[in-house]
Amino acid sequence: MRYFTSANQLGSIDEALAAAKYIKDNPFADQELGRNKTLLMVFFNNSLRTRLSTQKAALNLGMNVIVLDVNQGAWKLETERGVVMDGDKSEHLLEAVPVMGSFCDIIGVRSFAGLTDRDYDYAETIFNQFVKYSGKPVFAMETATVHPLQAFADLITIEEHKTKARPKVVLTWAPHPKALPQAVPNSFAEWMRVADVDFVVTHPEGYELDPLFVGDARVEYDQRKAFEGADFIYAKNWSCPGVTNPADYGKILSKDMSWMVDSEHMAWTDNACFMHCLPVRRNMIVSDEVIESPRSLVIPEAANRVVSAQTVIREILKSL
Ligand code: AN0
Ligand code: CP
Repeated sequence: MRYFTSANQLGSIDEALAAAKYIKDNPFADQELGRNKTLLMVFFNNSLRTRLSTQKAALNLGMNVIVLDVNQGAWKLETERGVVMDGDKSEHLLEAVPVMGSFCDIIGVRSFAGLTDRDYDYAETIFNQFVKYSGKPVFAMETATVHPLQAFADLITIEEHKTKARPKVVLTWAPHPKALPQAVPNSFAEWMRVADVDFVVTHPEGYELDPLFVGDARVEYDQRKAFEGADFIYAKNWSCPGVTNPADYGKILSKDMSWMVDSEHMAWTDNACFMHCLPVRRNMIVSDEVIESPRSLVIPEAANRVVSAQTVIREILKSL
C-alpha cells in the first residue's frame, strides 16, 4: 500500500472488519512484523486520540515510533513551490519531506484544512507532497479532507454494538463556535456508504457535503425525520463545504442550537446509541446527559482507534 486515505484501499469492507476483529483479539500477534521498522508521525495540528492510539498501534506491532510536531520545535515550513523564502519560513517541505522519509519506514501525516481555499484543501496539497516526495508509504491521520482511521474505528464500533443486521445510522450536523473541517463527516459518509447500513445525513441547508464522499446518500433536512427509527446517531460539526456556494467555503453558516443532540432528540430515535469522534464541546454538540448516558459510545469508539490504526499499519508493513 503506497498510501492510505480511504475505505477501498483495505480491500472489501468485510475483509477490513475481519482483520480488525483479528487484531482486537490478538493485539500482540504480529510483533515480528514491525521489528526494526520505524513509524514517523508528523503533526501539523493538535491531537490527543490520533497521537496516542497510533503510537500504541505501532508499539503493539513491535515498531519504533518517532513523533514530530511541526509547529513546536521544528523549522517553520514553506509549502508552496516558487516563493522567494524571505519571510519567517526557514525550510521548504520539498527538502523536509524526503529528509523525514530517510529516517523511517512508514509516515503518518496530520494536516488539517486551512478552510480558506477550497481547491487547495480538496487537492490535499500537503498530504500529496508526502506521498510524492517521502519515498515511503504514507497514511492519513486526518488530512484536509479525510479522516479514515476515525471512520474505520466508527465502523468497527457500529459492528460491535448493532442489534439489527442493517442498522439505521444518522450523521447529524451540530453547532460549534469555531469553523471545523469536513474531514470527519467526509470519511464517515464514505465508509457508511460501503458498509451494510441504512445511512442518512441531516444538516441545515448550505452544509451539503462534497459528492465525492456523500455520493447519493439520503440527505434529510428535517433533523427530527432523520432521527426517527435511528439505531446510531453520529454527531459532528463541520463548516460549509462550499458545494452549493464556493464563496462560503469554510464559513459558519449556522449556530442554531436546536440542532444540539439532547435527550429530547434521542427520544425521536429507536433507543439509538450516541457517537462522536471527540474532542467534543459539551452543551454545544451534545448535552451532558446524552454523552454520559449508557447509550453513549464515545469512549469505546475512541478506544477502537488503536484497532483501526493497527489494522492499517499492519497492512502497510505486510506490503513493505
Ligand atoms: C477536529 C475536526 O473537526 O476535524 C478534529 C476532530 C478529530 N476537531 C476540532 O478541531 C475541534
Ligand atoms: N478523533 C480524533 O482524531 O481526535 P484527536 O484530534 O484528538 O486526534
